[in-house]
Amino acid sequence: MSEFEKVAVVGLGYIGLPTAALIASRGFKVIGVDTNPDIVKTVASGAIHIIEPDLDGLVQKVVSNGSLTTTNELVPADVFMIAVPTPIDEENHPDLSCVMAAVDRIADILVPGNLLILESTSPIGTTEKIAKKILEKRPDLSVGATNGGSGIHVAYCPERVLPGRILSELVNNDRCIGGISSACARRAQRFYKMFVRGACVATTARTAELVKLTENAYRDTNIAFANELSMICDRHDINVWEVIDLANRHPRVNVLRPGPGVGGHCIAVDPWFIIDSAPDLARVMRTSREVNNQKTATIVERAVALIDDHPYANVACCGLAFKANVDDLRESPALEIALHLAEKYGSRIKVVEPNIRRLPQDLAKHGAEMMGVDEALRSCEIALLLVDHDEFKMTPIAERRHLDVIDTRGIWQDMPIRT
Ligand code: SAJ
Repeated sequence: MSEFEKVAVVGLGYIGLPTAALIASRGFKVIGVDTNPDIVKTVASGAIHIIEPDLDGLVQKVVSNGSLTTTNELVPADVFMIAVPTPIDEENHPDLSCVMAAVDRIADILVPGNLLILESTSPIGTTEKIAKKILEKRPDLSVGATNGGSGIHVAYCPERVLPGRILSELVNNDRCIGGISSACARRAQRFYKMFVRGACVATTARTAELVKLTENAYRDTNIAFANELSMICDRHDINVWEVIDLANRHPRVNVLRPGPGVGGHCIAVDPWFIIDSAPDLARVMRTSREVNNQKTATIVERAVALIDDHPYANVACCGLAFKANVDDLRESPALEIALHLAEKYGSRIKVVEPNIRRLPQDLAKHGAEMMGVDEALRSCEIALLLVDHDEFKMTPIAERRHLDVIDTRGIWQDMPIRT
């Protein structure tokens, strides 16, 4: 009998659900736990509530063969994995209430030998806080010793998968596993090695926490460079896409792509966890956040100027999601831009978002309406290309020649290829 037979995954969101399904497909008995009854019901029926390539088939398979079940209530298990949201509050301070609520419930049912893993992105010191909270609530347990006795193990292993490629990256990416003690790290390593093909590298919990934050802050800063460059290019009337294309021919340069700002639940949020922990030192990271937010405001300004020049024009907002080919609207700059414009121009705003079925209430209440891409481009005179979904990449130039376009993603540039 394996020491990790039964695994409870707490939080069935963008990370928890694919993780639960993957582990279930590798022979573990998995219980998916979520406080949202609709999610529990949907997954229990073998369906999914998010868009992610190949996830529907996998969930269907593991639910129908009984290896993944779902519940609202925590049940005893060998391993508890926490994958709940860790947002920031209005003042950009980390909000750990979901993590701590999950720990509180798990603490009640822990037994010696259990392994508790935090996967949610968290500020430095969170895993130690969790261990402390458990010991306060359960003085009968100890944390971090080698196997046996009253010991449980606590570790931090941040997820680092890219939405759109989650199932493959869950298996193939290297993992960084931080233990409260080295015994904790080794135990968690043994668990991950059972389904991860990438290297599982052990370290301390605090280091692993900062590693995760570093990855996303690094990307945010690099995108900020591209966004800043795009605003500089606009001022000088130079095509930023051509500048980047040419600069990237240098062997050690790789400028990322500008866009309408940075969205999603990770890159637009996680740098704040570092900034919050050392506000006087994290100057580049704070400025990067500000530049990326500024880019969204700049696109709104440009769009308003263009629309005000065409008082009767309808406006196609192409894309609402935070990035290409996903349905996730969290922190989406495209959604923020569409909302500003809908508030100002009401029913003149036509929204195209191939990955969602219903227009968000906030947009609908201002009279904006949803359309297919062909209809929107036919009936509008202005188009804002906000997300580089495949559907928009495939739109032939003939169908957009009549439009005044703000292309924030550089996919409708039709630049001559210079070789
Ligand atoms: N973006 C740009 N230009 C680029 C790249 C991205 O504007 O050149 C924008 C996207 O449009 C989007 C945002 O940045 O609005 C973030 O998109 P992303 O594809 O860079 O990243 P996420 O948020 O989907 O996933 C990130 C990944 N982190 C890194 O690449 C360092 C992923 O590996 C993490 O697991 C994930 O955050 C997470 O959950 O933390």
